[in-house]
Amino acid sequence: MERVAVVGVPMDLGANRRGVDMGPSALRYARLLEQLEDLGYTVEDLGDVPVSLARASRRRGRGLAYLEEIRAAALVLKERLAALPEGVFPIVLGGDHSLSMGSVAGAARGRRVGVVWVDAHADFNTPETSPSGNVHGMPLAVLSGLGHPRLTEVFRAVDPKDVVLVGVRSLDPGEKRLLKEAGVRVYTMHEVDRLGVARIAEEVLKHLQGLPLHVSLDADVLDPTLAPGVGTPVPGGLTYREAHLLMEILAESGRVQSLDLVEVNPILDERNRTAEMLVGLALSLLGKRIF
Ligand code: EXY
Ligand code: MN
Ligand code: MN
Ligand code: MN
Repeated sequence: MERVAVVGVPMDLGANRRGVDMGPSALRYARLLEQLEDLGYTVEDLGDVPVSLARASRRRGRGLAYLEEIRAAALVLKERLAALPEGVFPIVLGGDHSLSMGSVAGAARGRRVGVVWVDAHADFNTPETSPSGNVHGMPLAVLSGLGHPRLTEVFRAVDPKDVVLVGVRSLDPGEKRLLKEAGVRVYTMHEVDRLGVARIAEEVLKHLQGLPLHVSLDADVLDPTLAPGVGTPVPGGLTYREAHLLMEILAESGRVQSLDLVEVNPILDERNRTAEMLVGLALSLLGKRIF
């Protein structure tokens, strides 16, 4: 693929902390587009999808926080990606991870795809299992057909057996059970330590053999010492070298067709280094090599 389309989703409605809505600016400021052009891509910035502003007094309790507002933004994203010409590689800039309901569903265009969800969390809660009511803890379940009907009716897009998680180290009890029942393949940090990222990447490619791949990269998969600009940091994450190696091996497959860069929170960051880390990883996934 030679053409890349960048779309921003300045949304923090699904997150526990404010500020990830500034992620798209931070990622653009870290020179994502310019560096993709240096790699030889023709890059188009499609701008941002419209997102409702968070209310000062956010109603919690029973329902999910901002369910309808998140649904509306993710639906616009889905339609924008689905309308892209064949052969254009979309990179979606977040924004909290709930946007990936729209990016995966849009990139899939109703076809079978494999999803590589690279995250400290599984984002596999439903309203029943969620401890927080935050929708960014739910998008992978919704994509797999589990969760609030207002979301699954428009975003169900994958078979959970075509989903792989890498880098996980924080799961809620109900979420753990759902992952097992659904048959999602999970590589926690335990497997990263034991097997190494190279072996895991090969296994992922084999498990999702023959499928076009969507990579959803949550900044909090990285160790928080490398990527402090995230709302839900968990110690013990991927190193710089592990994360790059994972991207490089996935890139070599030639099967990755779409990417999300999510959960960058510039308010919590130090001199934009979390955005810069994710931009570097995106470049590796799109073929940048040292030699
Ligand atoms: N599992 C927790 C919840 O559902 O509230 C935390 C989820 C964080 C989700 C993010 C950013 O990947
Ligand atoms: Mn700029
Ligand atoms: Mn996530
Ligand atoms: Mn996460």
